[in-house]
Amino acid sequence: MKKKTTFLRELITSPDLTFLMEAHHGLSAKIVEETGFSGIWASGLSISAQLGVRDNNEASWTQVLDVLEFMSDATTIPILLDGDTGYGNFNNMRRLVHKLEQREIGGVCIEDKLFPKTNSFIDGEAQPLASVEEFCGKIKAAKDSQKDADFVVVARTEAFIAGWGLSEAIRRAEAYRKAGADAILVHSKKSNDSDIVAFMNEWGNRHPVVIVPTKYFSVPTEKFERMGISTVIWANHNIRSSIQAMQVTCQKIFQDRSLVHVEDKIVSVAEVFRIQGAEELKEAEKRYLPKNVANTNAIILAATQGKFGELTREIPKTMLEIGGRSILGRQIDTMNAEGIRDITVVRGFAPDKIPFTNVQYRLNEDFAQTRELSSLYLALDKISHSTILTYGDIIFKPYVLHELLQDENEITIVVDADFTPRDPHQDFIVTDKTYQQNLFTEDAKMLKISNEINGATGEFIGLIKVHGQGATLLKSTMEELARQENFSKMTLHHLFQELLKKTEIAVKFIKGSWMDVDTLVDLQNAKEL
Ligand code: SPV
Ligand code: MG
Repeated sequence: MKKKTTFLRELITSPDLTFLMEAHHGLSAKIVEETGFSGIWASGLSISAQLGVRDNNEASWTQVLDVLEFMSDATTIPILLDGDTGYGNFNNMRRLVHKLEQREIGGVCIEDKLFPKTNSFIDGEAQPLASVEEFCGKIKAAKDSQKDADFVVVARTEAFIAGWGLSEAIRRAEAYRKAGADAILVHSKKSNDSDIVAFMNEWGNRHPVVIVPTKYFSVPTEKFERMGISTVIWANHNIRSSIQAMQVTCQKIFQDRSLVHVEDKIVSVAEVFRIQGAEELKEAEKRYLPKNVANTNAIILAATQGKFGELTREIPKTMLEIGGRSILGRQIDTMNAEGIRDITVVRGFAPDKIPFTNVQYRLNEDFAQTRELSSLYLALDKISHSTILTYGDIIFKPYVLHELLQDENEITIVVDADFTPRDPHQDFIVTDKTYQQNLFTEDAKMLKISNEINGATGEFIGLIKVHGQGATLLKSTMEELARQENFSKMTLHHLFQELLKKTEIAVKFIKGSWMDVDTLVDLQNAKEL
């Protein structure tokens, strides 16, 4: 890609009239670029104004540099910095050039005033000019210190502003040209272009000329073109328009104590995200984050009390401790370790006994009268592009979740091929293929779920992943089921049966490596896991 310095040099030296548009921070710089401008004027007036200070070198030069760094990072077009007087003498100028080159700034414009400067439109005639010799030394120092031959140094004369006439302006411009400046900026505060016309008549096409028609704004741009001007700077129109927009919005919100009358007058939050490049980050996440973990969240159904007598008199069974950690705590830790940060727990019995602060909660107040689908329904809005669903009373080895996250099917359930009939609550699964050897690598499909062991090829462990279309389908199916009268009695069996009418459900086999905790014996055995 072309260097920004080279790009700016071509703009300034090209025979065509070119334009630099003012920007004063990363956001405005981006807007300038996406509008189509070829270059940016990093205005001293605007940068100091957005920092809330005066254009009198009140912001230090390194503070200006910090702003510039954001502007440069945010854009690919070149920036010409309004470098005021170079923030000191020739020596400060050398260091400035060095720092600008490090930040890929295309060039700097310096003016022949004294540090600390004042804006040209405030008491211009009272402002002393630098001596020609001193200023030429500064230009030479800048040119000698640049490492990149294309870095641009523009010399700006304030001769007209300070009340000197044409001959002083020409004398200075010529001296600056000879000192090595790449272009001359002639500034004028007249409301007509007579200073500029006079200058151009005398100057001819000796060297590129840059102008700032803030005060003589009504002069047609074609006239500048005919005069042979190289570059026009629109110097402060973004800061001025943003000030007006902010004043109007602030006043309206203040008066109305409401947002209703401004909402349709300002850009959407989505537009802010677009300018910030949110889309690019999404794409990058697809490329660089571990597959399928990016944007995966989890919902844990943990509303039931459980039937463990004394043990679950006050706490729900998801909070029973196994090896010093609660069942739910283990699940959350396992998920966090896999990069899942967005976890929603549906509580029901004794919600205040579930104390985790790094998860979100939903409450199934009717937990005693309802089954799993009612709890899941309360978290339906949390089903996203990729979501893990689990029962809150199972524990599993971390690799089980890890493998499930790598799976690319739209709906996948984890099934234990090494099952033994234990109690009537087991979720038996019939699959199209039986488990052979390779655990997760076999692509079996679920045919049926039931409490009957006949024909079963495995047991559903209570761990599901939905992804993409699968997530959408699960949501719409849940909505359909929720309209049915007996919804409160429905379990995941109903959901699976409905889903199987519409799509395939993939099965990932494991052997052991998990437990559901239904009895005290289970609790005892779970410690071994
Ligand atoms: C600036 O934009 O800061 C300038 C141009 O230096 S002017 O304000 O016209 O002096
Ligand atoms: Mg300025």
